[in-house]
Amino acid sequence: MTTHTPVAIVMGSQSDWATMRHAAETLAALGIAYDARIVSAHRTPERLFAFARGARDEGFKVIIAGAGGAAHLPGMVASLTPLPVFGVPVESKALSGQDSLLSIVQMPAGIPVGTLAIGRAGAVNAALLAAAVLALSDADLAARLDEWRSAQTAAVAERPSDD
Ligand code: RP5
Repeated sequence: MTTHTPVAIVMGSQSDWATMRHAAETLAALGIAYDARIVSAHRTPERLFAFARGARDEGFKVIIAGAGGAAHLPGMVASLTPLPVFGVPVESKALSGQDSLLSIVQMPAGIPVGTLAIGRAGAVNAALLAAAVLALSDADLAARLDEWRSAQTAAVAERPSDD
């Protein structure tokens, strides 16, 4: 089935949603449709293959993939689709997300995963990068993204407040 939803957000577990919802909220704030799915590289490998192999034909343009611990999901997705994949390292309990970060960022040459920061910042920035990619061929979205950035700039006070 073809979708006009440009961004897929996939995550390894329900527990990742607390982080990945920040990507979803950022996309929503920019008026970008997304489809969020749980796709575990090790618990649902068949789902992973089906999703990643079919993502382009489904009509997705960009994939945001978040996972924690031994986080193979973003790299495996990237190996199965030509679409750009942005990886979000989810903060793990045992190693505070250092494991997730290194698992996602250290892709051998040939299969890229654009890796963001650990946790919420990475999720928000993955959405902003997805928006920037889509804005290259969507002037309305480019204007919304400019507006979003201007609003962020305007929200920064000149001096700190005690309140
Ligand atoms: C990974 O294991 C997931 O991406 C998640 O970050 C981590 C823990 O998963 P749960 O045990 O909470 O399902 O696959």
